[in-house]
Amino acid sequence: MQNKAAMISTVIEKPMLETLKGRITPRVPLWLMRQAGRYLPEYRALRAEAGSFLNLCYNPSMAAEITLQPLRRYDFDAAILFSDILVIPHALGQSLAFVEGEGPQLPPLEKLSDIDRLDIAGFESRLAPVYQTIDILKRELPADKTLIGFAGAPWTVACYMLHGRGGGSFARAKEMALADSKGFQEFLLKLSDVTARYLISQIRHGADTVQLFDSWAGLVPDACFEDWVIAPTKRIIDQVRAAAPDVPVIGFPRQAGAHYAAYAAETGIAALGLDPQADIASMPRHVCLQGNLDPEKLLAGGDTMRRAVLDILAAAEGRPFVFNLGHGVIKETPPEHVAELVGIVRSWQRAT
Ligand code: 1CP
Repeated sequence: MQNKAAMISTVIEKPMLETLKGRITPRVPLWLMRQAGRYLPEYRALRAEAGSFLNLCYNPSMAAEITLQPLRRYDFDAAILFSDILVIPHALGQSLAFVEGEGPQLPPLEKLSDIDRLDIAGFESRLAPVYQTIDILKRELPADKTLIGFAGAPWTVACYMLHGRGGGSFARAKEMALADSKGFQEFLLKLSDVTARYLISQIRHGADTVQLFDSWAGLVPDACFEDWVIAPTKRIIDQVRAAAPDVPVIGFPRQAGAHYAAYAAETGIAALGLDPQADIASMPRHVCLQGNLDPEKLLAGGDTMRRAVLDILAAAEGRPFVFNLGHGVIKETPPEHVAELVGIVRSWQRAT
Protein backbone atom coordinates (compact mmCIF):
# COMPACT_ATOMS: atom_id res chain seq x y z
CA MET A 1 0.00 0.00 0.00
CA GLN A 2 2.79 2.36 0.91
CA ASN A 3 4.37 1.90 -2.50
CA LYS A 4 1.12 2.66 -4.23
CA ALA A 5 0.72 5.86 -2.20
CA ALA A 6 4.27 6.89 -3.10
CA MET A 7 3.59 6.26 -6.80
CA ILE A 8 0.44 8.33 -6.75
CA SER A 9 2.12 11.24 -5.02
CA THR A 10 4.85 11.43 -7.66
CA VAL A 11 2.22 11.68 -10.39
CA ILE A 12 0.68 14.82 -8.93
CA GLU A 13 2.37 17.79 -10.54
CA LYS A 14 2.18 21.47 -9.94
CA PRO A 15 2.30 22.98 -13.45
CA MET A 16 3.25 26.41 -12.14
CA LEU A 17 6.18 25.11 -10.08
CA GLU A 18 7.41 22.96 -12.98
CA THR A 19 7.28 25.99 -15.26
CA LEU A 20 9.23 28.14 -12.82
CA LYS A 21 11.88 25.44 -12.83
CA GLY A 22 12.20 25.79 -16.59
CA ARG A 23 9.88 23.11 -18.02
CA ILE A 24 7.28 23.74 -20.68
CA THR A 25 4.08 22.12 -19.41
CA PRO A 26 1.02 21.32 -21.57
CA ARG A 27 -1.00 23.77 -19.49
CA VAL A 28 0.14 27.41 -19.40
CA PRO A 29 0.05 28.18 -15.68
CA LEU A 30 -1.99 31.18 -14.66
CA TRP A 31 -2.45 33.40 -11.60
CA LEU A 32 -2.90 37.14 -11.13
CA MET A 33 -1.11 39.61 -8.89
CA ARG A 34 -3.72 40.91 -6.40
CA GLN A 35 -6.01 38.04 -7.34
CA ALA A 36 -7.36 38.31 -3.79
CA GLY A 37 -8.56 41.78 -3.01
CA ARG A 38 -10.96 44.60 -3.46
CA TYR A 39 -12.47 43.61 -6.84
CA LEU A 40 -14.05 40.56 -5.13
CA PRO A 41 -17.25 41.13 -3.12
CA GLU A 42 -16.38 38.25 -0.78
CA TYR A 43 -13.08 40.00 0.03
CA ARG A 44 -14.86 43.27 0.77
CA ALA A 45 -17.25 41.45 3.11
CA LEU A 46 -14.43 39.86 5.16
CA ARG A 47 -12.47 43.11 5.15
CA ALA A 48 -15.49 44.91 6.66
CA GLU A 49 -15.78 42.18 9.29
CA ALA A 50 -12.08 42.41 10.22
CA GLY A 51 -12.26 46.18 10.72
CA SER A 52 -8.76 46.93 9.50
CA PHE A 53 -6.50 45.63 6.78
CA LEU A 54 -3.75 44.73 9.26
CA ASN A 55 -6.22 42.70 11.35
CA LEU A 56 -6.83 40.67 8.22
CA CYS A 57 -3.12 40.14 7.56
CA TYR A 58 -2.48 38.94 11.13
CA ASN A 59 -5.56 36.74 11.46
CA PRO A 60 -4.47 33.34 10.09
CA SER A 61 -7.91 31.87 9.43
CA MET A 62 -9.18 35.05 7.72
CA ALA A 63 -5.95 35.53 5.73
CA ALA A 64 -6.08 31.88 4.60
CA GLU A 65 -9.73 32.27 3.62
CA ILE A 66 -8.95 35.37 1.53
CA THR A 67 -6.02 33.58 -0.11
CA LEU A 68 -8.39 30.79 -1.18
CA GLN A 69 -11.31 32.98 -2.32
CA PRO A 70 -10.06 33.54 -5.89
CA LEU A 71 -9.31 29.82 -6.33
CA ARG A 72 -12.90 28.98 -5.48
CA ARG A 73 -14.06 31.15 -8.39
CA TYR A 74 -11.36 30.63 -10.98
CA ASP A 75 -9.17 27.86 -12.36
CA PHE A 76 -5.89 29.44 -11.21
CA ASP A 77 -2.69 27.41 -10.76
CA ALA A 78 -1.43 29.24 -7.71
CA ALA A 79 -2.51 30.86 -4.49
CA ILE A 80 -0.55 33.85 -3.20
CA LEU A 81 -0.34 34.25 0.54
CA PHE A 82 -2.61 37.09 1.63
CA SER A 83 -0.44 39.61 3.44
CA ASP A 84 1.41 42.79 2.49
CA ILE A 85 4.99 43.83 1.79
CA LEU A 86 4.77 46.31 4.68
CA VAL A 87 4.53 43.63 7.38
CA ILE A 88 8.36 43.68 7.40
CA PRO A 89 8.74 47.28 8.63
CA HIS A 90 5.77 46.66 10.92
CA ALA A 91 7.37 43.53 12.39
CA LEU A 92 10.57 45.54 12.88
CA GLY A 93 8.57 47.88 15.11
CA GLN A 94 7.75 50.76 12.76
CA SER A 95 4.10 51.60 13.27
CA LEU A 96 1.84 51.21 10.25
CA ALA A 97 -1.72 52.13 9.41
CA PHE A 98 -3.71 51.56 6.25
CA VAL A 99 -5.84 54.66 5.93
CA GLU A 100 -9.08 54.19 3.97
CA GLY A 101 -8.67 55.65 0.48
CA GLU A 102 -5.08 56.78 1.14
CA GLY A 103 -3.05 53.59 1.39
CA PRO A 104 -0.32 52.79 3.89
CA GLN A 105 1.15 55.35 6.30
CA LEU A 106 4.23 54.94 8.48
CA PRO A 107 6.11 57.51 10.58
CA PRO A 108 9.17 57.87 8.31
CA LEU A 109 12.55 57.02 9.83
CA GLU A 110 14.45 60.20 10.63
CA LYS A 111 17.84 58.94 9.56
CA LEU A 112 19.25 55.86 7.84
CA SER A 113 21.01 54.65 10.98
CA ASP A 114 17.59 54.39 12.70
CA ILE A 115 17.35 50.95 11.12
CA ASP A 116 19.72 49.81 13.90
CA ARG A 117 17.16 50.88 16.49
CA LEU A 118 14.49 48.61 15.01
CA ASP A 119 13.64 45.39 16.79
CA ILE A 120 15.28 42.69 14.67
CA ALA A 121 15.13 40.20 17.55
CA GLY A 122 11.33 40.43 17.92
CA PHE A 123 10.69 40.29 14.20
CA GLU A 124 10.16 36.55 13.68
CA SER A 125 7.70 36.22 16.55
CA ARG A 126 5.62 39.18 15.29
CA LEU A 127 5.38 37.41 11.94
CA ALA A 128 4.21 34.13 13.48
CA PRO A 129 0.58 34.69 12.31
CA VAL A 130 1.83 34.85 8.71
CA TYR A 131 3.52 31.47 9.12
CA GLN A 132 0.35 30.07 10.69
CA THR A 133 -1.57 31.24 7.61
CA ILE A 134 0.84 29.24 5.45
CA ASP A 135 0.36 26.19 7.70
CA ILE A 136 -3.41 26.37 7.10
CA LEU A 137 -2.98 26.87 3.36
CA LYS A 138 -0.64 23.91 3.13
CA ARG A 139 -3.37 21.70 4.55
CA GLU A 140 -6.18 23.14 2.44
CA LEU A 141 -4.69 23.75 -0.98
CA PRO A 142 -5.17 21.01 -3.60
CA ALA A 143 -1.91 19.22 -4.47
CA ASP A 144 -1.73 20.63 -8.02
CA LYS A 145 -1.77 24.25 -6.81
CA THR A 146 1.42 26.17 -6.12
CA LEU A 147 1.62 28.24 -2.95
CA ILE A 148 3.44 31.54 -3.47
CA GLY A 149 5.04 33.37 -0.55
CA PHE A 150 6.38 36.88 -1.02
CA ALA A 151 8.14 39.93 0.31
CA GLY A 152 8.89 43.41 -0.92
CA ALA A 153 12.39 43.88 -2.31
CA PRO A 154 14.60 46.08 -0.10
CA TRP A 155 14.49 49.20 -2.31
CA THR A 156 10.69 49.17 -2.48
CA VAL A 157 10.28 48.55 1.26
CA ALA A 158 12.90 51.26 1.97
CA CYS A 159 10.77 53.70 -0.07
CA TYR A 160 7.93 53.30 2.44
CA MET A 161 10.17 53.21 5.53
CA LEU A 162 11.90 56.46 4.59
CA HIS A 163 9.12 58.36 2.81
CA GLY A 164 6.30 57.15 5.04
CA ARG A 165 3.54 56.76 2.50
CA GLY A 166 2.79 55.50 -0.98
CA GLY A 167 1.62 57.42 -3.97
CA GLY A 168 4.49 57.08 -6.33
CA SER A 169 7.25 59.70 -5.90
CA PHE A 170 9.09 58.65 -2.71
CA ALA A 171 11.15 61.83 -3.01
CA ARG A 172 12.39 61.75 0.60
CA ALA A 173 13.63 58.16 0.28
CA LYS A 174 15.52 58.99 -2.88
CA GLU A 175 17.03 62.13 -1.37
CA MET A 176 18.26 60.27 1.72
CA ALA A 177 19.69 57.49 -0.43
CA LEU A 178 21.55 59.87 -2.74
CA ALA A 179 22.85 62.02 0.13
CA ASP A 180 24.57 59.07 1.86
CA SER A 181 25.20 56.28 -0.61
CA LYS A 182 27.35 54.22 1.76
CA GLY A 183 24.82 54.49 4.60
CA PHE A 184 22.00 53.58 2.21
CA GLN A 185 23.87 50.52 0.95
CA GLU A 186 24.21 49.32 4.54
CA PHE A 187 20.51 50.03 5.11
CA LEU A 188 19.58 47.91 2.09
CA LEU A 189 21.87 45.06 3.10
CA LYS A 190 20.35 44.92 6.60
CA LEU A 191 16.89 44.88 5.07
CA SER A 192 18.04 42.14 2.67
CA ASP A 193 19.08 39.91 5.55
CA VAL A 194 15.74 40.19 7.39
CA THR A 195 13.88 39.72 4.12
CA ALA A 196 15.85 36.55 3.39
CA ARG A 197 15.07 35.22 6.88
CA TYR A 198 11.39 35.98 6.37
CA LEU A 199 11.28 34.21 2.98
CA ILE A 200 13.18 31.19 4.29
CA SER A 201 10.66 30.88 7.14
CA GLN A 202 7.80 31.07 4.62
CA ILE A 203 9.46 28.26 2.65
CA ARG A 204 9.98 26.15 5.79
CA HIS A 205 6.26 26.46 6.49
CA GLY A 206 5.42 25.32 2.98
CA ALA A 207 5.63 28.09 0.37
CA ASP A 208 6.55 26.36 -2.92
CA THR A 209 8.05 29.51 -4.42
CA VAL A 210 8.55 33.12 -3.33
CA GLN A 211 8.20 36.37 -5.24
CA LEU A 212 10.15 39.55 -4.56
CA PHE A 213 8.08 42.62 -5.45
CA ASP A 214 10.28 45.54 -6.47
CA SER A 215 7.33 47.70 -7.46
CA TRP A 216 9.30 50.92 -7.46
CA ALA A 217 12.44 49.69 -9.30
CA GLY A 218 11.51 52.11 -12.09
CA LEU A 219 12.25 55.08 -9.80
CA VAL A 220 15.89 54.09 -9.32
CA PRO A 221 18.42 56.28 -11.19
CA ASP A 222 20.29 54.23 -13.82
CA ALA A 223 23.62 54.71 -12.06
CA CYS A 224 22.17 53.26 -8.82
CA PHE A 225 20.32 50.25 -10.25
CA GLU A 226 23.15 47.86 -9.53
CA ASP A 227 23.48 48.94 -5.88
CA TRP A 228 19.84 49.57 -4.96
CA VAL A 229 18.13 46.75 -6.87
CA ILE A 230 20.51 44.07 -8.15
CA ALA A 231 22.90 43.71 -5.18
CA PRO A 232 20.21 43.45 -2.45
CA THR A 233 18.17 41.02 -4.58
CA LYS A 234 21.22 38.84 -5.20
CA ARG A 235 22.04 38.85 -1.49
CA ILE A 236 18.53 37.61 -0.67
CA ILE A 237 18.58 34.96 -3.38
CA ASP A 238 21.99 33.66 -2.31
CA GLN A 239 20.64 33.14 1.21
CA VAL A 240 17.37 31.57 0.07
CA ARG A 241 19.25 29.24 -2.26
CA ALA A 242 21.66 28.17 0.48
CA ALA A 243 18.70 27.24 2.70
CA ALA A 244 16.35 25.89 0.01
CA PRO A 245 18.22 25.09 -3.22
CA ASP A 246 15.14 23.70 -5.04
CA VAL A 247 12.82 26.62 -4.43
CA PRO A 248 12.61 28.98 -7.41
CA VAL A 249 12.48 32.71 -6.71
CA ILE A 250 10.46 35.07 -8.92
CA GLY A 251 11.81 38.61 -9.20
CA PHE A 252 9.57 41.48 -10.30
CA PRO A 253 11.60 44.67 -10.88
CA ARG A 254 8.64 46.68 -12.17
CA GLN A 255 9.49 49.27 -14.84
CA ALA A 256 13.15 48.25 -14.84
CA GLY A 257 13.23 48.94 -18.60
CA ALA A 258 16.72 48.44 -19.99
CA HIS A 259 17.86 46.89 -16.70
CA TYR A 260 15.73 43.75 -17.00
CA ALA A 261 18.52 41.80 -18.70
CA ALA A 262 21.19 42.64 -16.08
CA TYR A 263 18.72 41.88 -13.30
CA ALA A 264 18.01 38.43 -14.77
CA ALA A 265 21.69 37.72 -15.42
CA GLU A 266 23.08 38.82 -12.07
CA THR A 267 20.54 38.17 -9.30
CA GLY A 268 20.03 34.41 -9.63
CA ILE A 269 16.24 34.62 -10.02
CA ALA A 270 14.50 31.67 -11.68
CA ALA A 271 11.65 33.71 -13.13
CA LEU A 272 11.34 37.30 -14.26
CA GLY A 273 8.12 39.25 -13.67
CA LEU A 274 7.32 41.55 -16.61
CA ASP A 275 5.44 44.83 -16.48
CA PRO A 276 3.19 45.80 -19.42
CA GLN A 277 5.98 47.77 -21.10
CA ALA A 278 8.42 44.84 -21.24
CA ASP A 279 8.88 43.18 -24.62
CA ILE A 280 8.74 39.38 -24.26
CA ALA A 281 10.76 38.69 -27.42
CA SER A 282 13.75 40.66 -26.21
CA MET A 283 13.87 39.15 -22.71
CA PRO A 284 16.75 36.84 -21.68
CA ARG A 285 16.17 33.18 -22.49
CA HIS A 286 17.76 31.50 -19.47
CA VAL A 287 14.89 32.39 -17.11
CA CYS A 288 11.17 31.66 -16.98
CA LEU A 289 9.00 34.70 -17.73
CA GLN A 290 5.82 35.77 -15.97
CA GLY A 291 3.26 38.51 -16.52
CA ASN A 292 3.04 41.35 -19.02
CA LEU A 293 -0.74 41.78 -19.51
CA ASP A 294 -1.73 45.38 -18.86
CA PRO A 295 -4.26 45.39 -15.97
CA GLU A 296 -6.19 48.03 -17.93
CA LYS A 297 -6.92 45.38 -20.60
CA LEU A 298 -8.45 43.16 -17.96
CA LEU A 299 -10.49 46.11 -16.74
CA ALA A 300 -11.68 46.70 -20.32
CA GLY A 301 -12.49 43.03 -21.04
CA GLY A 302 -13.98 41.93 -24.39
CA ASP A 303 -12.04 41.96 -27.65
CA THR A 304 -9.38 44.38 -26.41
CA MET A 305 -8.48 41.92 -23.70
CA ARG A 306 -8.72 38.84 -25.94
CA ARG A 307 -6.32 40.29 -28.50
CA ALA A 308 -3.81 41.32 -25.84
CA VAL A 309 -3.94 37.88 -24.18
CA LEU A 310 -3.46 36.03 -27.48
CA ASP A 311 -0.55 38.30 -28.46
CA ILE A 312 1.21 37.53 -25.17
CA LEU A 313 0.62 33.78 -25.44
CA ALA A 314 1.99 33.80 -29.00
CA ALA A 315 5.05 35.86 -28.01
CA ALA A 316 5.85 33.52 -25.10
CA GLU A 317 5.20 30.25 -26.98
CA GLY A 318 8.12 27.83 -26.87
CA ARG A 319 9.49 29.07 -23.58
CA PRO A 320 8.63 28.60 -19.91
CA PHE A 321 5.97 31.22 -19.22
CA VAL A 322 3.50 31.90 -16.41
CA PHE A 323 0.48 33.91 -17.50
CA ASN A 324 -0.12 36.95 -15.25
CA LEU A 325 -0.74 40.66 -15.30
CA GLY A 326 2.04 43.24 -15.51
CA HIS A 327 0.83 44.69 -12.18
CA GLY A 328 -2.05 44.00 -9.77
CA VAL A 329 -5.75 43.64 -10.60
CA ILE A 330 -7.35 47.11 -10.58
CA LYS A 331 -10.05 47.26 -7.91
CA GLU A 332 -12.82 48.34 -10.31
CA THR A 333 -12.28 45.21 -12.47
CA PRO A 334 -15.52 43.24 -12.95
CA PRO A 335 -15.03 39.67 -11.63
CA GLU A 336 -16.61 38.37 -14.89
CA HIS A 337 -13.65 39.76 -16.84
CA VAL A 338 -11.35 37.58 -14.78
CA ALA A 339 -13.51 34.55 -15.63
CA GLU A 340 -13.30 35.53 -19.32
CA LEU A 341 -9.52 35.86 -19.12
CA VAL A 342 -9.15 32.43 -17.52
CA GLY A 343 -11.36 30.98 -20.29
CA ILE A 344 -9.15 32.46 -23.02
CA VAL A 345 -5.92 31.16 -21.48
CA ARG A 346 -7.41 27.73 -20.81
CA SER A 347 -8.78 27.26 -24.33
CA TRP A 348 -5.56 28.38 -26.04
CA GLN A 349 -3.61 25.52 -27.64
CA ARG A 350 0.16 25.34 -27.91
CA ALA A 351 1.57 25.15 -31.44
CA THR A 352 2.53 21.51 -32.10
O1 1CP B 1 -8.57 46.40 1.50
C1 1CP B 1 -7.74 47.31 1.43
O2 1CP B 1 -8.03 48.51 1.53
C2 1CP B 1 -6.30 46.96 1.28
C3 1CP B 1 -5.83 46.89 -0.12
C4 1CP B 1 -4.59 46.00 -0.14
C5 1CP B 1 -4.54 44.65 -0.48
C6 1CP B 1 -5.68 43.78 -0.95
C7 1CP B 1 -3.29 46.38 0.28
C8 1CP B 1 -2.87 47.71 0.80
N1 1CP B 1 -2.46 45.27 0.17
C9 1CP B 1 -3.18 44.20 -0.29
C10 1CP B 1 -2.70 42.82 -0.46
C11 1CP B 1 -1.40 42.59 -1.09
N2 1CP B 1 -0.39 43.50 -1.24
C12 1CP B 1 -0.98 41.35 -1.61
C13 1CP B 1 -1.82 40.10 -1.44
C14 1CP B 1 -1.81 39.00 -2.34
C15 1CP B 1 -2.42 39.18 -3.73
O3 1CP B 1 -1.67 39.60 -4.63
O4 1CP B 1 -3.57 38.81 -3.94
C16 1CP B 1 0.30 41.55 -2.14
C17 1CP B 1 1.19 40.55 -2.86
C18 1CP B 1 0.66 42.90 -1.89
C19 1CP B 1 1.95 43.48 -2.24
C20 1CP B 1 2.14 44.95 -2.15
N3 1CP B 1 1.71 45.83 -1.17
C21 1CP B 1 2.93 45.70 -3.05
C22 1CP B 1 3.69 45.09 -4.21
C23 1CP B 1 2.81 44.88 -5.39
C24 1CP B 1 2.26 46.15 -6.03
O5 1CP B 1 1.04 46.30 -6.00
O6 1CP B 1 3.06 46.93 -6.56
C25 1CP B 1 2.93 47.04 -2.64
C26 1CP B 1 3.64 48.22 -3.31
C27 1CP B 1 2.16 47.12 -1.45
C28 1CP B 1 1.90 48.32 -0.62
C29 1CP B 1 0.45 48.58 -0.52
N4 1CP B 1 -0.39 47.86 0.30
C30 1CP B 1 -1.68 48.29 0.12
C31 1CP B 1 -1.66 49.33 -0.86
C32 1CP B 1 -2.85 50.10 -1.33
C33 1CP B 1 -0.32 49.47 -1.27
C34 1CP B 1 0.21 50.40 -2.38
C35 1CP B 1 0.39 51.78 -1.89
C36 1CP B 1 1.04 52.69 -2.93
O7 1CP B 1 0.38 53.03 -3.93
O8 1CP B 1 2.20 53.05 -2.74
